[in-house]
Amino acid sequence: MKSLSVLVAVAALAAKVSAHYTWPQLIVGGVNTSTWEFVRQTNNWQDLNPVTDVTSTDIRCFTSGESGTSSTATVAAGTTVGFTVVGNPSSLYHPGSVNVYMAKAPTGTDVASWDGSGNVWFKVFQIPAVADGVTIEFPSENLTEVNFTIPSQLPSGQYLIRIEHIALHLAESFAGAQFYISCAQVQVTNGGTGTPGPLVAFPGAYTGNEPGILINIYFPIPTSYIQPGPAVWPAGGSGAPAPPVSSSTIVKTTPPVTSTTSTAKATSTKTTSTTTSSGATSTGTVAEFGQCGGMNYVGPTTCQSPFTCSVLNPFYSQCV
Ligand SMILES: *[C@@H]1O[C@H](CO)[C@@H](O)[C@H](O)[C@H]1NC(C)=O
Ligand SMILES: *[C@@H]1O[C@H](CO)[C@@H](O)[C@H](O)[C@H]1NC(C)=O
Ligand SMILES: *[C@@H]1O[C@H](CO)[C@@H](O)[C@H](O)[C@H]1NC(C)=O
Ligand SMILES: [Cu+2]
Repeated sequence: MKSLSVLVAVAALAAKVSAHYTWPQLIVGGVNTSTWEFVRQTNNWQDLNPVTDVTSTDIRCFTSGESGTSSTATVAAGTTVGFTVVGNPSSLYHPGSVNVYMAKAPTGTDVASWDGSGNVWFKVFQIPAVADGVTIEFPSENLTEVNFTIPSQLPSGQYLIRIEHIALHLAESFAGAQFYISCAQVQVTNGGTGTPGPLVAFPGAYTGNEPGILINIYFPIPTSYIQPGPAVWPAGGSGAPAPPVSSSTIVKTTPPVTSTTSTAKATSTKTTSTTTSSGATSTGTVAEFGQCGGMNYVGPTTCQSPFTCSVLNPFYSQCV
């Protein structure tokens, strides 16, 4: 029936639109600061849509259509800061990887009026996907915030911090990967004497053809994942707390815990993982936004009422 297929098409579209997000809040000193207080308001602050053109200046801070200024937060080198995810839902709902870059405003330039252009960005943190030859896992998936450490070796001064989530669910074609980006302004105090690098520019750091950006994560399942961008500085990534979820033990199971810390999440996943497992049975039902079909998918295909299973692409169907 025609009206039914229209409904299905609308549902699929709604699913794509709804599962988007932004990073509007900086977490400083353990405090969730206000929305767009220290983070430059991005073009997608209302529609939540991603950047897909890595050659556009929006790949830098996504502020071409906004004034792009905010207040500057003071943070000490060696301390932990973070970004909160706000969207629909308010989590890194899509499978993908995370990078955090920083860039120092030129001496004498107020970071609030600096655009971050040039070969100035170095990476301080990342959460790669993990492929072991059998499965590919996304330790950043469903996080509601991402924390990282400002390297203690970082010289004092004013910096932009750029966070990105590269969503890979549609990344099998060029420009299919979705970049969710924000930049915060910080004044780093108590700094060290390190020399950050390697330095890259945005746009420039990515061509869109990187194996970690142009990738079909569903079929055939990739046997490795190469994180886009340069190595984390300082070498060894002291800026990186342990990834929030163990990639080897997590079972794709329970509906996500909506909040709290990663430790709590990991624990609750473990304690409840007997109910369903990825090895799975086609029994059970899938919650809203969960996967319910697609090539190579073996889990449950029935959605919890009142949701229905809708095809997003040959590799991925979703309960909406
Ligand atoms: C991030 O840091 C905040 C503030 O210190 C903390 O409340 C939160 O649990 C941390 N989140 C994660 C995922 O580690
Ligand atoms: C920050 O606020 C968001 C809601 O805007 C909430 O989801 C998150 O848990 C809060 N994080 C912290 C560390 O308070
Ligand atoms: C993330 O949440 C979705 C939707 O509820 C769920 O299907 C998926 O299994 C979760 N992923 C992880 C790694 O917990
Ligand atoms: Cu989305």
